[in-house]
Formats: sequence, structure tokens, C-alpha cells
Amino acid sequence: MDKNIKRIRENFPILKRQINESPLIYLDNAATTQIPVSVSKKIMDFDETYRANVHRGVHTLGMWATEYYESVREKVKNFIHAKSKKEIVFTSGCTDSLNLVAATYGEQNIQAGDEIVVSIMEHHSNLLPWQQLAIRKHAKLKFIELDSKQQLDLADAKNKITSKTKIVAVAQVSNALGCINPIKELAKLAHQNNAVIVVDGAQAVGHFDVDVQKLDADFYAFSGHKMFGPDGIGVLYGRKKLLEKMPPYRLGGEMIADVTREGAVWAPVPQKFEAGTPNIEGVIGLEGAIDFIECVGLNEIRQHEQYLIRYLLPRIQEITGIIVYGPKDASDRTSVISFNVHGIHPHDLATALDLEGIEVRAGHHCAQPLMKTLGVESTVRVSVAIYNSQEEMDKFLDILVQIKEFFQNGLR
Ligand code: 7TS
Repeated sequence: MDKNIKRIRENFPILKRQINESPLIYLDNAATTQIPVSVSKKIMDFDETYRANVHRGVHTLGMWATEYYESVREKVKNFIHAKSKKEIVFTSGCTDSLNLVAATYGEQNIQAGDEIVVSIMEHHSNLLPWQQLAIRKHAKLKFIELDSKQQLDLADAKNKITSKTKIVAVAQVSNALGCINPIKELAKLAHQNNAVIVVDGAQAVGHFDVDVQKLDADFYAFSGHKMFGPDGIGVLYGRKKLLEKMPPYRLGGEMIADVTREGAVWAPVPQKFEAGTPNIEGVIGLEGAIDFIECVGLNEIRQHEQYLIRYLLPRIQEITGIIVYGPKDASDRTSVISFNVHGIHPHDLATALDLEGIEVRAGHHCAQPLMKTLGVESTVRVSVAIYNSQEEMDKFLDILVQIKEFFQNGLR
């Protein structure tokens, strides 16, 4: 095994586990990544050294905790190249971030007859908030379709995004196809039509450098647990001038400037959107995750994931009876390959792989409209991360062929 990968793997004790008496080969990183020791340790250190609630009281521990919490906001701001830390809202995850935008900006700005444009490959988290908003407001939801390479059809986007469009909501990377979408071009189209663009970055952040200013994104959402961080923490980036005009999402402690019997004045952004005690441990863990990513290097992560996908993609496609979805060129993808094997149900295939310690996802990947477009109910999905090795890819390919032959011989 490559020395660097071996060294990186030392940070993830779970990778030493046996599953069903075989070494664990974890290939479900698009669902959630594993956590390095440094992240767990950081959370433990916080609890043992700084634990207090944030943004309240004057005691020393509380002030330290608040300073620590706020320093992570600065770190996230730098990580995604936002202009100001006021543009960084901590949420419980990508789903929460997207719901926040729909329930506040969406509620405030969408009227009957307006149009919201999403792509057909959206995860339900970036579809349902817009679909339901459109239903509530008697607005129209439009879908950007796939092109012949099974990636986002930019020509179709040019037709769908019009002067009636108020919101464009698209994933930077599809969790089911693995393709990278042309966010800059979509942002340009949105802005030419005075619409805003909401970017679902769940499968992008931590895989390559994300620069919200270069993308010209108005909102950008992502989760900590898909980038080596803990569960229950996410981020919403929003342009300050937009966040300031939006109503609050949840009401309660810490999001107000003043409350009287009759009414309330909201706190400035981002506190306006962080009602109640936040997930402080999650925020601390997120710092650990960013440290880990920066220590390994985003270029190295991208290169390694590309190396594995370049290795895997042609080899999977060589196996007869396998159909791979999404772009065929590895450089158009991140770390995800979705496929089906003729005559084998994805769940059976994933179960058979699991018996050999190989963990992959099978299902509709919370992208049912996409599955319908592809003409399938579900697919098998492998998704790699920096700690996966070429040896694991070889074992996966070997076992895949064995399972395929076993099922086919059994069917004879
Ligand atoms: N958007 C995309 C593109 C995603 O892949 C996911 C989760 C979400 C939003 C929601 O993120 P959450 O952290 O709020 O749940 N995707 C997956 C997946 O592909 N398998 O399990 C979860």
C-alpha cells in the first residue's frame, strides 16, 4: 500500500475493523465519512477544558468557549473563501441549511407565478424544500435535465432559467452521478435574470477547494459529517446583504437583540439564525475536520480520489453486464460511481459485498426523480475517500466479479 495512504489510515482506527470476518473496506463515503482521531480528540479536549454555553454570561469559561466557537466561524469563512464571518451560519447539516433558505428567503421572495429552477439530479434535501415552497406559493418548479453524457445539460439550463426565475437551486456535485456541475455558469444565468443561486455543496466540500466568491454563490450549504467531521453540524453560507434582509428561521434564545411584551428585535447576522444552544461540540469537531483536510491538502485529496476513480471507472465498465451512470470521464466526477449489474438487484449486490466486508450504498440515494429519469429504481454506489487504497479497489473489483458470476450461475 502507498506509504502516504498507510499513514493517513492510521488516523482512522475504524479502518482496522473486521466486518463479517473480512477487513473493512469502507466505500460509502458519500453517505458519511469516517472521523480521524484528531477530530474525536478535539471534541473530548473541548469538553474537558472549555465546556460552557456560548454567547451568554460573563464567566471566564463561557467567554473562552464563545471565543473558541467564534474562531471556528472564522476558520470556516477562510476555508470556503467567504468575505465575512458574518456570512457563516452554523446549522445542523446541509438539509437544515437548505430548509432554512427555503423557509426564509423563499417564503419572503416567492410569489404566485414565479419560477424556481432545480436540476433533475438533486438530492431530496435540495428538492423538497423548493417543491413544497412552489406548491405553497403557486409558483412553478422547473427541472434542468441531463445531457447525453448524463451530466447537467447547460443548454437546457439556458432555456429553463428566465426572467420569471427567482431561485436556482443546484448541487455542485451529484451524490448519485458524481458529476461536477457548472455552478459559475449557472450563477451567471441566475444573476442575469435577477435570481439567486442556492448551491448544495454536500458532496463538494472536502473534495476540492470551494470558493463561494469565485462561484458567485448567493447561498452555499454543506454538512460536517461528509468531510471527516461529526454528525449534526452543518454550514449555511449566505451573502451578508441577503441574510440581513431575511426573517429568522427559528425563534428562541440568542437570536434576539431585544424582547418586549409586544415584540422583538432580531440579533445581527449570523446570530439571528442560530436560535438556542448550538451544537458546540459539532462546531469544535468541524474545526478538527478542516484542520485534517488542510493538513492532508485539498489538492492531495482531489488527486487521490481522481486516481482511484480513474482506476475503478474503466475496470468496472469492462465487466460485462454492468451499466455505469453519469459521465464516463473521471475528471468530470468526484469520488462517486453509481452502477447496476444486469439481473442482480442492487440490494442483493450490496448485501453480498457486505458479507465480504465491503460497505457500499444501494438504493435511490434520495434522488428518486433522477432514478426515474435513468429508468431504474435504484443503483449500487461506491464512493471513495482519501483513506481508500488501490488494493481495496482491486479487492472490490475481484469480489464484484465473483458475486456477478455466482448470481449468474445460480440463475442458470
Ligand atoms: N445534498 C446532497 C448532494 C447529499 O448527498 C446529501 C446527503 C444531502 C444534501 C443531505 O445531507 P445531510 O447531511 O443533511 O443529510 N447524501 C447522502 C447520501 O448520498 N447517502 O446518504 C446521505
